[in-house]
Amino acid sequence: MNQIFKCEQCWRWYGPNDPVSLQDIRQAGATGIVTALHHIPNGEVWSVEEISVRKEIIEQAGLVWSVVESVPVHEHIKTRTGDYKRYIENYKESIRNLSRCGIKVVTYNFMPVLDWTRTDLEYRMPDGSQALRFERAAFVAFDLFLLRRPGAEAEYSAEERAKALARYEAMSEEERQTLVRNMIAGLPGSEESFTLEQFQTELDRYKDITPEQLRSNLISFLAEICPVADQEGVMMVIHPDDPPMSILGLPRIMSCAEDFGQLIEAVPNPSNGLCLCTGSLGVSSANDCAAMMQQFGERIGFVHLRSTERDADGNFHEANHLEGDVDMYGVMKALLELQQERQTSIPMRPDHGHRMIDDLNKRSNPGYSCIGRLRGLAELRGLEMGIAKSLFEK
Ligand code: DNO
Repeated sequence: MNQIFKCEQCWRWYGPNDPVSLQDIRQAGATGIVTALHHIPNGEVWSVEEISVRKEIIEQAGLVWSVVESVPVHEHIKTRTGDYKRYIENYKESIRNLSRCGIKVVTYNFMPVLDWTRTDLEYRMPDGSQALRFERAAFVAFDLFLLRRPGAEAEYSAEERAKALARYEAMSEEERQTLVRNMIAGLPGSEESFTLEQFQTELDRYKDITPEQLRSNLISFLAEICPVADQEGVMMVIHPDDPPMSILGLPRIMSCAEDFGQLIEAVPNPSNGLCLCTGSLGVSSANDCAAMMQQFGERIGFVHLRSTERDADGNFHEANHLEGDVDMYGVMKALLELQQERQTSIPMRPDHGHRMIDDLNKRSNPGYSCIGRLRGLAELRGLEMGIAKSLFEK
């Protein structure tokens, strides 16, 4: 019987301080680790020594460091100001050092200022578990009444402003502070955290940066990085915008298939790849994740599997992995077909998960508690096995 190529089952680990241990991860059945050297300041070189220390810890636990998520892109590179040239040189050096240590997939994003964004980290599901949620009225309330961003009113309709005001007035002081924290204190992996004042200063840096300019900055960055990555056999995989739309007046340029299509046209190097995150892309009804899997085939170097459920008011929450708006069956089928075509396994991780069962009483990184992801991985693994057996094991 021919070999059937299935996903490499991976798991995001935040390093030695992660409340979820490598032992836990083994018991969840994952074999690959997705991690980053979070203690190294943005923009500085990841040395072979630092990479090797982390790699050794992972290997001692019987696991493999498969993917980096992320080598963060410094704001100076995104805005092409200040020290960006030095930071690009440092980035190249980090890629070379990772390659020397045998780590060949590097995730990054090009979202200005903020990485992923949610308004509520403890949204109660009917079964008592907690999910991450983006609530449009709370988000607009943050922008208009807590951040008080100059010019923000003009970006919302009268109806949205009225809803936001009602939402703001109904919040207690504590709820307002929690909302501010959720928005700007940095979700895990985003590597940045701000006070409201610092945050506005960071937003101001983008005042004159149009989406076209940001796209051109990304292309200039990749035009320098990809030749090095090609040479090293490293795949650079860009993570899409989460949520896939412009927020707080910031340009966003990686929200749909067309965005990524343009990027590979501009920088055709084989190392210019995509991290197909179904949870981020799936928030927009215009994105068909299974079709993107087929369209970008060779370019897909890493996959995040997660679903969301949206409503007509622009709210969404993170659904169970096999529920919600993402057609996970279609995505998994396309992913399996792609792997047979390429005769290789592609690293995948269950992205996020509800906080549930014992984790409700434990400290955890929002979205990255153990049991919810374990449920997600188990469901995805079962889905994969079912599809693989019925399609390829004849
Ligand atoms: C959120 C993550 C993102 C992702 C970065 C990649 O859970 O998917 O923080 O790691 O955008 O650079």
